[in-house]
Amino acid sequence: MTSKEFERVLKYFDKDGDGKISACDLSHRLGQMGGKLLLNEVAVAVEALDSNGDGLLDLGDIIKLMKEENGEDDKLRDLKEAFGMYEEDGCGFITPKGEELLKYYT
Ligand SMILES: [Ca+2]
Ligand SMILES: [Ca+2]
Repeated sequence: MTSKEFERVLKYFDKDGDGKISACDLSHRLGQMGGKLLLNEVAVAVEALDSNGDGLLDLGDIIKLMKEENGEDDKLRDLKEAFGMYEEDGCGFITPKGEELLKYYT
């Protein structure tokens, strides 16, 4: 993945548009994607990835997640999978179900 692609992933998951992904942004998106991580699990994963302790994931944190092997941590693996899934299908990822939910949430 290029940094442009990482930026797209970041943007996609950054619900409130502040340029960083909070646990809240993440769980919202993962929920739309049919993800199975709970908010507290997402919070733990974010904490594990957060390199500067502000509780938010920035571009560097995402790149780190995607480039490193996180095989032993289920939460990180799920998260990585979710980020990777978005990238694979690009903007076409949102399923009809996701669009429905989007309407519901916005
Ligand atoms: Ca955000
Ligand atoms: Ca951070």
